[in-house]
Amino acid sequence: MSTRRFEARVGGVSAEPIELRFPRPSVMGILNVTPDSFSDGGVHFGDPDAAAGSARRMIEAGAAIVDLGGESTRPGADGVSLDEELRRVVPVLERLEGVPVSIDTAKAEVARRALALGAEMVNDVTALRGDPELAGAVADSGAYLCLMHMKGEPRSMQRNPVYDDVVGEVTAFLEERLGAAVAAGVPEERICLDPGIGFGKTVEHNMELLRRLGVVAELGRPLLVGVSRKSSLGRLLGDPAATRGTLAASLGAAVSAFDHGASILRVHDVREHVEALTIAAAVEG
Ligand code: HH2
Repeated sequence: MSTRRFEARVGGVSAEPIELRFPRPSVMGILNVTPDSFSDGGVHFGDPDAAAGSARRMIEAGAAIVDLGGESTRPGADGVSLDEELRRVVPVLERLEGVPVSIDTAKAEVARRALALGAEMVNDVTALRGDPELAGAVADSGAYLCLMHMKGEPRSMQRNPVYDDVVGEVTAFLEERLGAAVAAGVPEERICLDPGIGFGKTVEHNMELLRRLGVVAELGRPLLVGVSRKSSLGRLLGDPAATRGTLAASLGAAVSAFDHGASILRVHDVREHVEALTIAAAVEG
């Protein structure tokens, strides 16, 4: 997991297939500029200089890319307006020239502005179901795209989610959304898939998805996994009311996700994850 290959990049979109641009394992650092994200909410809200500084430190610590989000998707969260989301992310993007950025948004206009300001990936937790114009915006720009599974919507998704076969349903969903993205003009080689840990899933659903990640990987696309600090980790450590997990639990989950086939790990604590995953990759050989 060398950081050297990123030093020569000056933002914008690489021509490489996603698995070459983000070899397994790659770390995606989380940068939320929201007042209410479940873990880092408020830390960078309203302070674009501080947010940009954090992003640069994440890259120095070995992140391949920073995922910038202006809308919380935590359970129970309300959406934000287009204007508000732009007010949050544009000043940060303007300060991130030369930094590899993914924009965590479901809105085409936010994606367009971010891509024009140098972002190279669009991370859409709605998997192109939120805004009918987003697929076209991604296709026109040549950006990378992450399609994530979510059952329901953030406001209600954790109210008793039920599946007959969580792995089968998530895999079928991602296959269908991959087909829709390709049909809309996004080349398959630019797309990664994400089982959406914590998005309309119980602790048991999340663990089964991680355990059987290989089934999702059979779709043939690199997998992005975001389990960092998620509440399932705290619950597994014995607190049924936990809203977040610890760093140690996050590292254990990330290494296990990598062992089960994940390529890109979306994390809050970049340096620690880079170190843990460097060792996990060395063991894998
Ligand atoms: N998780 C969150 C947000 N975006 N994107 C992908 N692709 N995968 C994830 O697992 C994922 C995601 C939720 O975490 P966080 O950004 O820390 O919190 P919030 O949504 O409250 O801002």
